[in-house]
Amino acid sequence: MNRLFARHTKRQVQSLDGFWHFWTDPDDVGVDEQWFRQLPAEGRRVLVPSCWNNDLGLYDYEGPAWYARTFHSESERVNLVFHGFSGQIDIYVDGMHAASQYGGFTGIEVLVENLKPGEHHLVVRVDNTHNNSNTIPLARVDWFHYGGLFRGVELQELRDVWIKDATIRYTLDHTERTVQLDMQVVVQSFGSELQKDLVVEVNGESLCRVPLTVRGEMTVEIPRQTLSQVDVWDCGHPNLYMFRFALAEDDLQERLGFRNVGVERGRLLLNGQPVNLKGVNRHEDHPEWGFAIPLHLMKKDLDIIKMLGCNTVRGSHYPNHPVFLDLLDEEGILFWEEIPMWGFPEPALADPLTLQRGLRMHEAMVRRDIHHPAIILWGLHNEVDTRTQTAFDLTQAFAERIKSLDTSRPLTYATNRPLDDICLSLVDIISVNKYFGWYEGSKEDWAEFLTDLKEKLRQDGLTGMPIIISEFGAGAIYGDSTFEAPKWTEDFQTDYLAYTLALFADDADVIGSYVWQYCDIRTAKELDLGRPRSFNNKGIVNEYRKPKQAFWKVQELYRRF
Ligand code: ADA
Repeated sequence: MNRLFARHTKRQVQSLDGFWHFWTDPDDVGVDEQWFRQLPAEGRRVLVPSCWNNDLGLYDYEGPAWYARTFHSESERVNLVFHGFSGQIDIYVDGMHAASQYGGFTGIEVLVENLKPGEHHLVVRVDNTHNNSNTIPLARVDWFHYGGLFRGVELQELRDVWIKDATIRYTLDHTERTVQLDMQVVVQSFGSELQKDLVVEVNGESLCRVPLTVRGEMTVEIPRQTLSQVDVWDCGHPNLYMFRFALAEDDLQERLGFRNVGVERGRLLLNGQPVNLKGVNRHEDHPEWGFAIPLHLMKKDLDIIKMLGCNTVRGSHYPNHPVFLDLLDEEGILFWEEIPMWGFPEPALADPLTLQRGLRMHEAMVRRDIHHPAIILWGLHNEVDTRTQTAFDLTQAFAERIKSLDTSRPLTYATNRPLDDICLSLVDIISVNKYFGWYEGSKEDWAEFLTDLKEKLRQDGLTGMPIIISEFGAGAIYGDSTFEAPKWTEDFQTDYLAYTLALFADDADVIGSYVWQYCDIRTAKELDLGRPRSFNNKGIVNEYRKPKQAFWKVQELYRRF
């Protein structure tokens, strides 16, 4: 399942999930040997969506791999949608290269034309090879580079006209409960000129009708519309509206909620009211599924997170499954979304491909997810070397690209060098990752650090900027408890989180915190931090979602604050 509502009611959509044929290509010979025309005899069956590292014998495999299956289409043109894959993708239809892209957390759509009605051959090469120069993420990160087609695949049969995209931007007066809508729809006609009305409906009722003459691809600006008596989306009131755009034989549905997010006088405001963020960082990871978390587990994760007393999740460190975002919209839980740009040192920041890939990823993230009311923050990157002019230029370029698409959400990034950071003025909220008492110093150093940070903000002319503690935590091996409470025990983690959460709650400039992290996760082979089990063990539930002691302490505090 790729969304929690039907995106199309007229368009013929087939799921291509299920068994595909699969080959690893460790020597990377497939392209030269033209496997897209003729695949080797040996192979195996894998399930899509899934990560190949969760199949027997492939636990550690990173590199190129090939997938193949057939599909049937009555239409001469189809839109193929791959909702999530790792690294580089190349798609071949009937032996011809159809598309390629680097970066798969927001998926890819491929228009294929001139098909003969009937059976076709689909071959996909996915390559999750990472380096430490310009892949996003780099090879050295603190999660595992699961490979594969890890989200669903769809085939959409297109007729003579195609609604490619619809964007709804709005201005909400949340006290008057009125909304002004500015909508843009991208349509494409494949045949000769088409004269039809574009019809827009909201919750099943007609909103407007725009007569169109469609030739080729065009962007339609719909005259501004107003809605009154709207039910505003809020944490306790996740009111959602379904928009339907229909043109001739095609339609597209988008769901959104109306709410205002902003930063004023050092606070994050949701519909004019200050919000205190009580959150966790969550990776999409499970020993059995890798990134390909099934719907049941997404829901259970969210149930656990709500039980913890959270009102927000940070999608560390990449765009999450659209269904998880739909669930957040429905539950009224806030979300911080970011691209997988983690720990870039100066040389990697300066690589021209880094900027190019980062910009594309930001644009794809905003375009895919702009309608989710749950998303309240765009995160530009995580722990890159923000002491440098290169980082400043890159951060500025990212911020500008996002603002060119969406001005309705504040921007932030997570810095681990806040006192030397030269990029803080580029964002609306300062977010800090620090591990005093774990990697450096003692937990008591937090207080002095916060004083120093405010002084640094004052010197930079940024006094009063809201501060989020975006990461803090301690590793604990599930089940390990002693009287002495040394590092790696549940007792140590519990004390650590109790101390830090109380300190942050007492600080008027800190508007919230995201515990590192929700669950234990597998880490990358290249990470050289000596992690027990090769896992990041800072979860407050383990990788099977069993609660550690700290879970109950965080629950007590989050429920109290
Ligand atoms: C960093 C990073 C996280 C994780 C964490 C840790 O702040 O952003 O992804 O690696 O440290 O556990 O050390």
